[in-house]
Amino acid sequence: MFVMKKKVSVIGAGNVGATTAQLIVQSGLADVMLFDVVEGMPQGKDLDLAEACPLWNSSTIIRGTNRYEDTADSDLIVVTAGLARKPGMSRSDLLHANADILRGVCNAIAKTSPHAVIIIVTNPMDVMAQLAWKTTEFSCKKVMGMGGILDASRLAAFLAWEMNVSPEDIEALVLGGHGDDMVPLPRFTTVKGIPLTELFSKRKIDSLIERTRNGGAEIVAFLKSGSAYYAPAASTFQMVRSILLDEKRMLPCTAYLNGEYGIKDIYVGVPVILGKEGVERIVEVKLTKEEKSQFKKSCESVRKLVKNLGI
Ligand code: TXD
Repeated sequence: MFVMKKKVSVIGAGNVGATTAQLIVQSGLADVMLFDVVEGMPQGKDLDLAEACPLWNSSTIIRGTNRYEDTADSDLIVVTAGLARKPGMSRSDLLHANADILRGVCNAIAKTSPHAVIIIVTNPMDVMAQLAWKTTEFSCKKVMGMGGILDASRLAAFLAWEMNVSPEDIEALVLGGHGDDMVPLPRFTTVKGIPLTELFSKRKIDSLIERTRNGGAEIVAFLKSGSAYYAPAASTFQMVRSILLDEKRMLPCTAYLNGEYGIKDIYVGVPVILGKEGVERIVEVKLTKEEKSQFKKSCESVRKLVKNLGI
């Protein structure tokens, strides 16, 4: 059977964007258009990646560009355009600068790729996802954000080191906004099905959660300039794959809530089923009173930023 390759555009060819492009091209999953406002940079990275394709046995096409016309009719768009955190900055400090960038990007892609699914990576991500949804006027199923997969992967990594077990046997779940009050859920974080709450003391669990919440800042403090990108790109790639291959994986992503979890009218991290339509379903898990109040607090932080932007 003849299968046409999908087209993915990555907007922002910086660390996360270029690494995501690499993972897509290396896997042979889709052709990639790498866009940036900086002239020459996406073209240089495109050549470098294209010259690696023979070594990866990949027949995908990658192109770098500074023109939105070249991204036209994308099936999926990953938005990483914006500024990254510097030491001492919170994700929210990036709010207004990145909102201006996001508005411009979304106006352009709504015109050139009206049928695309959009994954927002730019921070503060939950609010940027909401802004992208409002700006493009796409269905909320088609606009989502990446955050929970990364937070859960960080928790899984710390847990694997702590127990000296393979991360393959760990499933972690983190809900809420992708910010300092994200909600890692020990009851739903398991090692071969055994919940964290059966394996560790509350004190140990609290310290693992704390490290997860600070996972991004811990890396920023080492790097001094720039922030994490290998794990963020790998997390984005999971979403890309689930959508393009219609895998219907259940992954924690930022999605629009319209009454689910008792929350209305904001984008926030919850488990969703990701398939060719985008967010095909939101999965509601029953939370304890304490988990609920943490989730609510995290939603309120996101809502504050949404109000601050006036969207
Ligand atoms: O979990 C998550 N969601 C995140 C989010 C994990 C890691 C990084 N996260 C955020 O993604 C981070 O805080 C930033 O807001 C974005 C991108 O991070 P990255 O590390 O890739 O930043 P870079 O390397 O600075 O790349 C950003 C690129 C850079 O090449 C700019 O020239 C470009 O964005 N840029 C633009 N591209 C297109 N259009 C416009 N207007 C534009 N402005 C800047």
